[in-house]
Amino acid sequence: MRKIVIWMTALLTLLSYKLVFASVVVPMYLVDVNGQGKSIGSIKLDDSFCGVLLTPNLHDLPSGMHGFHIHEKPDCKDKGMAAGGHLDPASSKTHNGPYQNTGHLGDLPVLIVDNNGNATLPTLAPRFKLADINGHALMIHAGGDNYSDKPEKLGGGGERIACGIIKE
Ligand SMILES: [Cu+2]
Ligand SMILES: [Zn+2]
Repeated sequence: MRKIVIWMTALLTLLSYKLVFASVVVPMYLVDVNGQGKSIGSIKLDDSFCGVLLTPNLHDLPSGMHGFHIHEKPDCKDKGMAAGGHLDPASSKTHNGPYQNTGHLGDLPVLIVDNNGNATLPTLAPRFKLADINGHALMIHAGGDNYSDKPEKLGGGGERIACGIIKE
C-alpha cells in the first residue's frame, strides 16, 4: 500500500510538472518566396518560473546580433512577410523590447550568433507563457534590435531572414 502511494505521488508530480512547464521545439528555416528554405536547426521553448526560456540550436546564420520576435501569423511565406507584424494583443503599436511591461508582447531578447554561424545561447522572455504564443511565428532579422522605435521602427532589424511556426 505504502509503495502504491509513493508511486502515485511520483506520477502526479510528473504530470503536474508537464502541465505547468510546457515545452515545444520549433523547426527554423531560412525564408524564401514559398516560406520554407534551407533548414537551420530549431529553437526549444520552455515555460519556466518566470516566462519562457528560449534555447536556440541554430546553424548557418550570419554572425552577430539579430532582431528576434514573435510575429502574429503562423505563415513564413513571401520571405517572412506573410507572418505580419510583431505579436501585439494589447494593440500597443510600440516596439519596446522584452523587458518593459508595455509594447509588443512578441518582442524577444536579441539572438546572438557566434563567429561560426551558430546560435546556442539561451535567453529568457519574461512577459508571457508558452500558451500565449502558441500558433504564432518566430522570426529572425538580418540586423540587430535596440528595443525601440527610434531611430528606426521595430528596433531596426530590417529584412526577415529565418522563420518557424510555433505549434504546441
Ligand atoms: Cu520581427
Ligand atoms: Zn516589436
